[in-house]
Amino acid sequence: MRLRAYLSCISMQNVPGWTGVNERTFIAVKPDGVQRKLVGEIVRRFEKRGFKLVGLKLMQASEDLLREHYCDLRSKPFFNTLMSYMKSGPVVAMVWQGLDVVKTARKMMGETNPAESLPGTIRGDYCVEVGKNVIHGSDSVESAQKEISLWFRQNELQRWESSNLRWIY
Ligand code: D4T
Repeated sequence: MRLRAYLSCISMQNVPGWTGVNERTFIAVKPDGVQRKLVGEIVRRFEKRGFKLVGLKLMQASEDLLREHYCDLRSKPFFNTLMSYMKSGPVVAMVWQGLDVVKTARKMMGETNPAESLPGTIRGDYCVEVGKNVIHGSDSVESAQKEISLWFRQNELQRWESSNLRWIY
């Protein structure tokens, strides 16, 4: 897994056009979001905002994948709880594309702690506890590239032209 992620990360850095309207982010509806039937609502918000869906799958995340994804948090006291929670059911992994999508997605999600999330944000509307905060989104363009290469194979990402592009940009 590590080698595959590393190799696709290197190859992706050479892909032109991962900026501007082609910026991409990794979004995951966590197991609580799937159980609580929030997938449709979350997809709707990203679509309505004007972003383009380029990858989506329902999957059970493996221990290896989650350890890699959360490697920066491995020394945190909540790490084991976080791992159990993320393994507790399927997640919906997605890649969304558009201008400033990384920053905008984080705004749409709200703060890590739902109590600090404003109403109108996903966490501000749909959850109350940091340990069950419904959604993940990459926190930088660099993290997005790493996470997308970790969760998706190149051939799972679709290149397609949105017919309403000129009404959004
Ligand atoms: P993710 O990565 O899930 O989008 O969350 P954030 O980017 O918003 O926040 P994070 O990486 O700091 O936390 C990852 C994940 O751990 C859970 N968590 C976090 C927790 O259970 N207890 C805590 O005290 C913190 C800070 C929630 C999100």
